[in-house]
Amino acid sequence: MINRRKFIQASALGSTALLLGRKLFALAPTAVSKGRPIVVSTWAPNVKANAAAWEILGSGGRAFDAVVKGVQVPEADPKDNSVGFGGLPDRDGKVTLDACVMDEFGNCGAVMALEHIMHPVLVARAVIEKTPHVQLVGEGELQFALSMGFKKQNLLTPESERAWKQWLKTSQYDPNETLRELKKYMERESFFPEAVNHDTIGMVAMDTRGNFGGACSTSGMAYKMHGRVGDSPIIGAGLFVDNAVGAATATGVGEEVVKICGAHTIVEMMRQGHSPEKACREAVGRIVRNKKDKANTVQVGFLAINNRGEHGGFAIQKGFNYCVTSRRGTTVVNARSWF
Ligand code: SD4
Repeated sequence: MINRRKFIQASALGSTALLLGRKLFALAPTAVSKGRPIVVSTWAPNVKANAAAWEILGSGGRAFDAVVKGVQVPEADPKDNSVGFGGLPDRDGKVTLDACVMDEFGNCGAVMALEHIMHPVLVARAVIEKTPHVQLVGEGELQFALSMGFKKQNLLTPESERAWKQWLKTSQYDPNETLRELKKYMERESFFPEAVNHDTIGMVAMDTRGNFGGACSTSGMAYKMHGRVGDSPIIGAGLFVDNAVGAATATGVGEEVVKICGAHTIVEMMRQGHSPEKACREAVGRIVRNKKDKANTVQVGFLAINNRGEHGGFAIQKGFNYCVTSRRGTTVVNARSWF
């Protein structure tokens, strides 16, 4: 059995210490001075994504370019079964991907339930750069991706197919229960043990000029209905950037995030003077109020940075963590939670 805390410590300490030679783990949000670059991403295993983003950010590059590069790391990783290639399929066995991006000018692009393309984040970026629109779906988005030169690929790995076939035996869909069962199955089968605690990547950054960028990418809730779209490609729900204020992103049960326009809510609260952590907590509070006595049956984690370079996260339940990279190195922060 993999102990969650041990896993996080081992993987985060191992990979980041190697990458950046710095000590890890902070318990409380900290500030990085204004104008100094910072990138944060959901979930400890994304230290690798942060490292890729930092290659751009640390050498004075644009926050938007950095997050687009960072998010491609889990998208291409077959061992990450919540994002891109190797993502767990919907209940019909199809891998459908959601992603969006937003830049310092307020430009945004999104693709929803995209099939066969390994890097939905790049297609979302192309929506900004090559179309007059902000969102594409269905047959049209795939045609657009192919016309942009993206290759059609089979994204269902043998491991994800095996897990799906196992799930088909019961075919019970309940976001939290499904996840718990899946984790048990993966541990039992030694199914990419390092990926067990990996989830949607939401990444937001501020560059040396104080400009922000954000990207979010996911294969969505495992075994969802075919055609289901979560919060991750919805601008204002899974991701929002306002260059005057900061940026926020989300992970967890997307239906709950959409209902409160999660990321936009957080950015507006930061505009009113709340710290990133307090703003994330307020957003979590809205979901908790919506869910009443069922609040502790779902998990949502929010993550934000502001224009002072401060970062903070908050979740409904324990267990949400995020990676922070700045000139100080990389830290994995265990976010506080409502319960
Ligand atoms: C969704 N928010 O599709 C995504 C799933 C997720 O960690 O974040 N899982 O609802």
